[in-house]
Amino acid sequence: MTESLGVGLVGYAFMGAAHSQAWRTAPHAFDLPLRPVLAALCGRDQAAAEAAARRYGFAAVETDWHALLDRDDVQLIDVCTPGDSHAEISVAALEAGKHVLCEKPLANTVAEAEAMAAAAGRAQARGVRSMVGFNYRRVPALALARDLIAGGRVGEIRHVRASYLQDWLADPAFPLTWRLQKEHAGSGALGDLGAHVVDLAQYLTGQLIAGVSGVAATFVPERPVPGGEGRTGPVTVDDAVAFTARLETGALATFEATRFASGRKNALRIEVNGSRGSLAFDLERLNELEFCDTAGFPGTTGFPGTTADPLTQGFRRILVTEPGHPYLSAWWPPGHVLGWEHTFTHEVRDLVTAIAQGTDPEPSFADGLQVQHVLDAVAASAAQDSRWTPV
Ligand code: SOE
Repeated sequence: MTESLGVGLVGYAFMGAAHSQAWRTAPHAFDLPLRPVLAALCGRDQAAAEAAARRYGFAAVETDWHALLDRDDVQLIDVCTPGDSHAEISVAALEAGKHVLCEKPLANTVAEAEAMAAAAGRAQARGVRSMVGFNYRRVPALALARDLIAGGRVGEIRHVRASYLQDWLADPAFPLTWRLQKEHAGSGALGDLGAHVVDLAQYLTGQLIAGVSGVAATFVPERPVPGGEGRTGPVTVDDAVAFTARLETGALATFEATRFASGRKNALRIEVNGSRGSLAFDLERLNELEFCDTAGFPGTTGFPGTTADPLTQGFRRILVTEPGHPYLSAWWPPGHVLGWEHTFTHEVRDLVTAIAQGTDPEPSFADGLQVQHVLDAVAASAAQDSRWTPV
């Protein structure tokens, strides 16, 4: 019988729910080398944690995360808490010999992320693995885009254009939750949404961001305190950021992250333009990848030996549901589309496979630290009139 991997989940809100579903689904969709077992869920409010454990299918409940580290039936800690506890829980878990999956952004500060990456390095020497949850790497269309870029299909990268737009803060009556407080979230749209597109830009191109220039804004500086009977409190993070960047080989990139884009619910878009073609992705059309292959276009340096009709050349839509596409062999017949939650299932599949094989899963805590350096540089630049800031 397949050996089990006991999961201890900390935090049971939105991300806790998404991760729990992935832990439950992954062994049914994929032939995993280890069998995830939902061993224990941890939350400070006993009644709420018990209700979540029942709904998500966890066998036990703890109200103090330290107790998870003492449990013999837990081999992996899944950190789904706000950013201010990522470092403490992850470092302690790694030191206790537990594998760690930590939600993004890795931490609230570079110093915390450095401590986490160092702990991950020490743990790795003992066969203990860690991964940061940049789940969008596991959208099949984006994994395909990465393969196409790595295979030279767009040639030399010239531009990356990325945006992540939401609108849930457009209403000034929206309450002052933890995501709007620097001491809990580290930053606002920058860390919550910008982190995703920074990671994607670097993952897709295989290049790091070398420097940035940014602007940030907090449009609604005071919001109602939840349960505060009309009292308001200060918003201490950014509502929106925009920044330009240069990749290490000289390509130009632009980024935008906001929670004030009225009508945009969860609009993540990324486009890469290269010397031989372009790729474009839109999360609202998650199963599709647009590809403009300039092979044979008159006057281009596209792949030789092909000819393109100038009247019909252009972007074409690839429906990324073929069994040969990343992750798709486990799912439905072609055209039977996947959704957002599958990204977490794929994340679990890759993490469990790496643990079983004794390899290092990606993205690593070192990758998470590198993204944190970029976020830090954007914040520093925005605080200094957009001064160019090397990463
Ligand atoms: C909230 O803005 C949020 O849930 C992010 O925290 C997630 O990382 C993103 O995937 C969806 O939006």
